[in-house]
Amino acid sequence: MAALIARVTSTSTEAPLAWLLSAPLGLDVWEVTPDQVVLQVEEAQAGRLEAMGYDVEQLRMTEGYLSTFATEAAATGYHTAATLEQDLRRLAEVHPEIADLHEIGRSVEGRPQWALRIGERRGSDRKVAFLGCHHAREWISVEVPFRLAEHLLEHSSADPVQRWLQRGEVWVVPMVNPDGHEYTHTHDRLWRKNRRRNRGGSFGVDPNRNYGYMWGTLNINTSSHVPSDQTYVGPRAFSEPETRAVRDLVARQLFGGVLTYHSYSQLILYPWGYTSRPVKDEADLRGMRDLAEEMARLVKGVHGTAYTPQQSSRLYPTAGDTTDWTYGEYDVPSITVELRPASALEGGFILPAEQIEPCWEENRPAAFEFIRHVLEKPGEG
Ligand code: 0X9
Ligand code: ZN
Repeated sequence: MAALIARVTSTSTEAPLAWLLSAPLGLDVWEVTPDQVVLQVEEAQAGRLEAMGYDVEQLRMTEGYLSTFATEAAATGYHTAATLEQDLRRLAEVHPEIADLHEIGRSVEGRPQWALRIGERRGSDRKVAFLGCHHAREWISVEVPFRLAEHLLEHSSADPVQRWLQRGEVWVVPMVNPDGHEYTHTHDRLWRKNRRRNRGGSFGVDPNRNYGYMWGTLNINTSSHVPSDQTYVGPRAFSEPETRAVRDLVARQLFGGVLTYHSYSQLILYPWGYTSRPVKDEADLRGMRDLAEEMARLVKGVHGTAYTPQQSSRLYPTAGDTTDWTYGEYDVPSITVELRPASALEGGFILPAEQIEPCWEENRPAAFEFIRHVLEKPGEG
């Protein structure tokens, strides 16, 4: 059965777009704006959506999309789990005074999950974390935090980096989901979840639905209790070794802020994701909203690329995502950045390799702002 990438719109009051997202239909949602949803569906499912009253426009057949974007050339410049490990080891070896590599856990299939700690003082009281690749197909989300680590180490003797590394620590985990990432190289470029074998025989839990704050409180397309769905929340909170590794790292290090990279859509998201209500604490809300807005301004200043700052749930609601948990449980600034590109026709989850560098360049000042915000926050220390 052939799959396609489709733009769904609606003029019918019988078939509102909001309903499409709030129903448990098992859809693979790629993009959401107020007047359209882009998703990947089987042809039969597309037909059913039309029968329900939706307008379904085929953007590409998935096969054609893959032959355009998932070329051999497009894979160059991106890491695999193995080359990432090599490169992280090299960074730690070249900078032994200020960097060390930690295995924070192992995936379902036993692959190590690596965290690079950067800073002059081990056990400082100011720490910030950058995470990447909860979702396997979002390769660019490995590259931005990896390049951040590399950049900090190469610029560690000039301010502002020197000041930050004297005072605190930056922890970088570029690949939370190595099994999924490997699977996108070997079997299916558009795989999203981890590689858990579920009851019933399907594979994969969505690591970005498996965290323990408000876990499982929604059962919709974008946060599903159906094991075969793209956004399967798992059998219980922290059922997956990949999320337990992050949970335990955060519990040990008590980061003052957590930023997690995803793709795509060019968004800067702040909690909540599980509800459309804003966070209650007004100072927290203002802090995260202002930070997201400032980060968007900084991104734009580099190559003119527009990233939209907004509350996570405005994209679509999810329960159990990373930043709801870090904010809900630890009350620290928590941001999800959805990287390039803006749309499926520009590559969607398969960002052309020549855009890795500009994507990193435009995100550097925003990442710096996040570090500055967390490590130089007035108050304690
Ligand atoms: O669905 C996700 O986990 C993130 N988008 S992605 O396309 N990278 O899969 C968004 C998570 C942000 N949280 C909410 N939208 N609630
Ligand atoms: Zn993602």
